[in-house]
Amino acid sequence: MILGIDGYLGWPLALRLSAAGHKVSGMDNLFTRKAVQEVGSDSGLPILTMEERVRAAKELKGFRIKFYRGDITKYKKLYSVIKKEKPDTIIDFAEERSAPYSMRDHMHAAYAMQNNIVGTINLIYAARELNANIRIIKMGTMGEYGTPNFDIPEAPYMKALLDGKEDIITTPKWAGSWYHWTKVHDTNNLLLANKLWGLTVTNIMQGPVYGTRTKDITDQRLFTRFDFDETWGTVVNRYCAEAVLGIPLTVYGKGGQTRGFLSLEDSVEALRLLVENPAEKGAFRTVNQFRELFSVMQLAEYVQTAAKSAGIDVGIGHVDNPRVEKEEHYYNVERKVLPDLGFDKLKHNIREELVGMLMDLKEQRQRLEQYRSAIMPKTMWR
Ligand code: USQ
Repeated sequence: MILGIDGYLGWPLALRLSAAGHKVSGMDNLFTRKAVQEVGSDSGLPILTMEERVRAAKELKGFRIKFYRGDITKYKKLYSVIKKEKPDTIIDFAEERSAPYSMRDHMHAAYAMQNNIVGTINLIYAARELNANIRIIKMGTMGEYGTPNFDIPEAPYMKALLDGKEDIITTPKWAGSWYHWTKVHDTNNLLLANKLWGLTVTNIMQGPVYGTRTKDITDQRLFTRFDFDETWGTVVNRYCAEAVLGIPLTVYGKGGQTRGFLSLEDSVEALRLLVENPAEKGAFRTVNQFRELFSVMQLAEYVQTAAKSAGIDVGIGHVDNPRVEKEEHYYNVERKVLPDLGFDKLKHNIREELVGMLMDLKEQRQRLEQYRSAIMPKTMWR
């Protein structure tokens, strides 16, 4: 069961798991569709309604994906859907997933806190009451850690020595937005549920994702959403849309901000591996999920080069950083779980991926043009 099945990752994962022979159901309150319009934008790729998509997946691929419209912060609804579907695994993406959105003002910060934290606690209780053996796979974020000067471990706990005394503490977190903090609070709540009741949890710390498609998206009717505005778009997706619109790529500040990036195809494949190779019963498994580390400046250069081969000349612009974050820093992350499952052997080529994205977006130029004014950053974090 995929909570947040209508989202950028949720829908392609439903296709991937169906293609792998799993029985897939999902729930979504369709919040992202409305919230993107709220900031004067829309998906850069045209997407069907959930009902139409489910029909298209059946016609084109023979998949039977079940969709429930509902909000996981409404406990009774979540409880009744899990009770009916009896999933063995629940993947939870059903959260407000934009840092800039949570930084707009008090109302948006409070929404992110309430929606994300209440949703997770509802999932914890529903799983405990209905079937404590359900495997929970929760989408967290690499941003929970911030950008520390130590190597980021792939573990929920670590040894600490304080004033000569040693103990186990939770891995230190230092998030940089209200959104990223909601994920830290979720992690803490899942850790307690695991400790108290032995719930089986895979907590994914994922970096920013980029891409317009996966290998299952073979027809326009199966498109997933693609956001590129200042609030909902992630950096590489924004650069590619900007290139198509002839806007110099918006590197924030010095551009030394380094993150762990992965493509949409990598993300759904990693998730499939985690679903099919579950955590041991009663375990709490932390997964640092990304493919490669890049600075946002390096990525701008990659996109610029890929754009050239797609017949587009675009410059690199420097924008005053609207965020409060380190623009030059140490960043090293442990990554063992996915490589042990064979992830690093999967075919991957960022250059090809970027050229493919630019080609897809070139076809949507007129659509992107309508939302040009939503691109430059206006939400200041100070
Ligand atoms: N950035 C630019 N130019 C832009 C947009 C962003 O230089 O036009 C920079 C930001 O300043 C930041 C970095 O790119 O340093 C990443 O920003 P982002 O908007 O791509 O990603 P972020 O806000 O961190 O959030 C995204 C997803 C979120 C996920 C997170 C993973 O929206 O759901 O949790 O990536 S991570 O970044 O590892 O925390």
